[in-house]
Amino acid sequence: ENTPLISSPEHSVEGFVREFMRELNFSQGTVLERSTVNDEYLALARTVRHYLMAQWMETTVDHYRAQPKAVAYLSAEYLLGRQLDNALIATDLVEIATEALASLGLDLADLREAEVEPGLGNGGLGRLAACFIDSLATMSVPAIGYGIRYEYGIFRQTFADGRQVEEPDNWLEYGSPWEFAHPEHEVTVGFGGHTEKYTDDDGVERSRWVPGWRVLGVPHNYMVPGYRNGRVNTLRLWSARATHAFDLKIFNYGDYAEAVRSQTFAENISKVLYPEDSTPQGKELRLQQQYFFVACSIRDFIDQLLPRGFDLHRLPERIVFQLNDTHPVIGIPELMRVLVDEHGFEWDDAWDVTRRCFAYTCHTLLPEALEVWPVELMGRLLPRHLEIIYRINDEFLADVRERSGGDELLVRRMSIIAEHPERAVRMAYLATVGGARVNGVAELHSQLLRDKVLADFASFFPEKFTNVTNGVTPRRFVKLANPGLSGLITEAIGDGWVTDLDRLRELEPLAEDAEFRRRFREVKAANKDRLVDLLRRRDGIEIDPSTMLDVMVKRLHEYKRQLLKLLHVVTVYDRITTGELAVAGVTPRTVVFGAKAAPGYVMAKQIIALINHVGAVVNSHPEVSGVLRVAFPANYNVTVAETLVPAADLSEQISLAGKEASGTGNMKFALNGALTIGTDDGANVEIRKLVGDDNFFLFGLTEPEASAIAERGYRPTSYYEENESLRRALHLIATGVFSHGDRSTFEPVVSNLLGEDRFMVLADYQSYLDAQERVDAAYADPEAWSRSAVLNVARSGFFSSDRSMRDYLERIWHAEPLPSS
Ligand code: 26M
Repeated sequence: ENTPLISSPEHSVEGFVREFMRELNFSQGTVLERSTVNDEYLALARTVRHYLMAQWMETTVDHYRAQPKAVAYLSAEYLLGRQLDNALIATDLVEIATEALASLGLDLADLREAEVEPGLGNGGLGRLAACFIDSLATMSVPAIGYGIRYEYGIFRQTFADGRQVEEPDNWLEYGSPWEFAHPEHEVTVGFGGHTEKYTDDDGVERSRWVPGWRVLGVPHNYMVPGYRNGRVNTLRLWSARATHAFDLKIFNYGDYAEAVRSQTFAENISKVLYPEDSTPQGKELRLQQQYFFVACSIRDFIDQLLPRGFDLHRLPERIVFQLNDTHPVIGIPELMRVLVDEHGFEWDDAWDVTRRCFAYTCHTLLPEALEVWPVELMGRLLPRHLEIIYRINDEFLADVRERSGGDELLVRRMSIIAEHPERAVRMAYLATVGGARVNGVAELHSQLLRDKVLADFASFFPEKFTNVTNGVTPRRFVKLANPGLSGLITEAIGDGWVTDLDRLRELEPLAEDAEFRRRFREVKAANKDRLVDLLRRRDGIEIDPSTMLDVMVKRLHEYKRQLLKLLHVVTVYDRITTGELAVAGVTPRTVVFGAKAAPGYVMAKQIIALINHVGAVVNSHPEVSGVLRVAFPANYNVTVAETLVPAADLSEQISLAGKEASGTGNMKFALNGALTIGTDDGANVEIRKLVGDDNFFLFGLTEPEASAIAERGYRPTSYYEENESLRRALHLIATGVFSHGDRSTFEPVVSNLLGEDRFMVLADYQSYLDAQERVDAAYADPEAWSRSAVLNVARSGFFSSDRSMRDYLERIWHAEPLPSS
């Protein structure tokens, strides 16, 4: 029978005003005459939320009724970005809201600015998860996102004397109108303690876990609105709370301080997002976070989302858990434990079910980024899971031994337990053995996974390995971020592209249409003006919108090679100041950097300081600053990206080939009509193939070339010795030109480049400079440039995360959309 649902507020200006005022008066407890911008923002957010509410409940009920196969995306990070705008476009309420607010003397743009973005992720991996859940909702796929409700998201970056300073991101401080806490659905998770052997009623020897302490998980639900399809999926983030046992202890007055301390201890688990990306440090709290959210999520799915009495032998018909990197891989032994210890399954049956319920996405190729957990730590925190992992490994290695005719070297290489430098669980191996599929995130990356990182496993389980190239959501990164371009596209080909991005192909002929190109340039210019405003207001940075906007935004990592971009800047500075280049002959550029460094990554932080110091010198030089300026706004985040990406002319994607798994910023820029200067790496390879060589500035070593050089021994000095311009650039840095004459400040950066240069910056330097000359030449012809830019847009439809989701559905999940009943 039908659950009665309250109906949505009326889809009209009057309906919106009424709802908004009700929220302002009855929820915020204030009146227009006295309300702050934050009051008004919160009332607006709740108003918009109400339009989605009925659809949300309907979607939930439909899923429960139809009992389809669902996707559970398990991710330690969701880099959501602001919610208001996305909800407004999903509900088609932008115009109504604008008018309604205007009738009350309020400006939508001002209220928008009051929203603090939930930055519950580090970078690409977290943003990918956010794009994927957007696409799943838009495609009406029954899906749920599971993760952690960090009280503090990614740190706020500021600069002091050009150096990065981290400040806590207290994003919940002014209220969080998009979440629904459900303390009544709390889940208990165990930690520590020991295991004991016992004989069950059938005389079977079993093991059980007696945890030493427990933590509660409180679910916080977020709406994930599909784009105008009447569907709203759920993102469920877990917050850690002390158990009631801890609470009770508080009343034991004698032990009051200790009781409060234990409470804090439990609640620490969801306190803060680790700002590390790609260098796992084996921190105990991090393993606690991982197990905490995965155990809560599996319990939630089995107890809340499956009907009572469901036969768990059929679990793979109802769910697939997608593991976003190795962070949630502890879910594999956890499901084994639940099935065997709590539901009395035979080991083999449980293993059969488990292996069919998980699939693993790998996001890296850097060996140091592969997560391992010391056996000592795993045994102390999760003793039963360690036992289970040992048994999985024993049985797996017995298989390897048998199929390889006792190749003990192979057995040791493939063991889930590493022996050196200490005994540790290799989470990527556990995921590969315990899941049905393993995928990389771009063609090249998936190929390298098969050929290098997981080669033994790819031979052993060839059928498990596949590729799904990443994508980005066109709703946020085109429609919302670039209304000008969106309008132009819609005028030309209708609005179907928003949910069917391949239709951008229909723009191709317009690349030859001078009037269309003129309007395209007009949009780009207007987007640059928006960026000028933002940087002025937010950072006090002045940029000149008539210059080429050359943008490199991404986490700071040596492999991404921000230093290569900087060496280009220094070289142009050098050539102008020595008179080798006349300013009249230089294409004016504004080089924009945006990057956060992991707080413990010393070299990355030095590179940030160097960028800022070079920027200061370049920007204050009387001649140079006329044609070259560096802007490094602090605290690059999703909100900044939404203004920066649409304004860019040139997108810098310059990692050493074979190191960037995919990149997703590269896709955002191409879709917004920037041209890429890039290496043959990650998804750049696919971008170039689609947009065409003429519309992409390729440079640098290929992956096989770089590996071959590494193989025979890379010598950065050989490039240094042969290249005068490179020598001069490094000389400027080394002699303190950018550090007030102090030679020691950036000495470590220079000596690293001349000593190890692990990511071959020097090897690619000349090729990069040459490519930048081709960029300058191309930019000098605005008609040809905008023709290329339009072609980039027209040919990048493949990079919609909707397409990624279709690929996952077909190749990995074997699930389907469930249109509303
Ligand atoms: C691990 C342990 C402890 C703390 C943090 C981590 C950790 C967090 C994030 C490790 C890696 C993390 O992210 C890696 C990442 O973002 N990888 C990027 O994934 C993108 C989406 O697939 C790709 O486009 C990028 O190429 C890849 O670098």
